[in-house]
Amino acid sequence: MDRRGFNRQVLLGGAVVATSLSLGPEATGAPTRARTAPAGGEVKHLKLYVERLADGQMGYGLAKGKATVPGPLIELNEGDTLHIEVENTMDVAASLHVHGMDYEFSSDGTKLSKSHVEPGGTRTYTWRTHAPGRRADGTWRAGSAGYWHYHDHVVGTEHGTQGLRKGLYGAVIVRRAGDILPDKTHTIVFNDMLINNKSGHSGPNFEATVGDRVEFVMITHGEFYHTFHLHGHRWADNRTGMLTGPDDPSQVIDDKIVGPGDSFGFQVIAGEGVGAGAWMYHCHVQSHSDMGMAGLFLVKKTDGTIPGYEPQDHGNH
Ligand SMILES: [Cu+2]
Repeated sequence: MDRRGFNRQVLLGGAVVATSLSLGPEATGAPTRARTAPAGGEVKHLKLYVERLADGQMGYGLAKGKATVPGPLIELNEGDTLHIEVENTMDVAASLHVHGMDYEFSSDGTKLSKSHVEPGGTRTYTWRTHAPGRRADGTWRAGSAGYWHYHDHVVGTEHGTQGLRKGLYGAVIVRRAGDILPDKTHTIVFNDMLINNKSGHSGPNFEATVGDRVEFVMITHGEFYHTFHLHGHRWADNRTGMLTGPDDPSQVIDDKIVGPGDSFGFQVIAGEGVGAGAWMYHCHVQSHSDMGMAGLFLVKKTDGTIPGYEPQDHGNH
């Protein structure tokens, strides 16, 4: 190890962080390269249940009685087709509307297109995705890859305003062949003044160990504009949230303005350059964070501890 590598290790104070920066992976036994997404082209099937939850909220779930807010993360690779059979177990009509995918009008998930699901009914929605490429006229067509989201478009109003308010939303990630795969993905939804429909000052919190590659999908719904801020970590303001190389001009940020219907995502190496910590994430509109729009990214040392953090001092769980 040269002197610079040694100094970096001392400054960072954590072996996992230091070795990932200053030593080759061969020296640590770590995987040689990050795992990457394969090319798409598969036809996939999924069953989703729309349910009323015990606390009056509503959720999508992969099994009966297992609905969650947010709903399950749906991951695709460019070129994949997904058929989703949605069963509506509620006593009101509901739907599944998605952003970013290719779908026919009959899969729009609106009453306008008569593609909602009546109470007790079932309907299959089909989403297609595609890789980028050149059109016949020579112009460039964007691929489907991105951090997207799905939600109800029917409950309460023809825009699903009550469905959204009560929790009928979730994340969709479409990856391009070669995109870096994370160890873990978390969905954070600013919905009105709540995060993932939890009451203020109650998280949600997310756990990781220093060195984990953690992905966040951040979605906004409701009435307000917010700013999403994460302590101790940064990301690139582009499709993947990561720089592609030394010449990538994307701005590196740690705070982003978001508004209703928005979604974006990024990956961080937990604690990279900063170590373990109860790293806050929160809306940076001060009155919003004061009202409880905050949670913790709990990055632990490999022994499971977070020096300097005492959970009982915080209202988060
Ligand atoms: Cu806010």
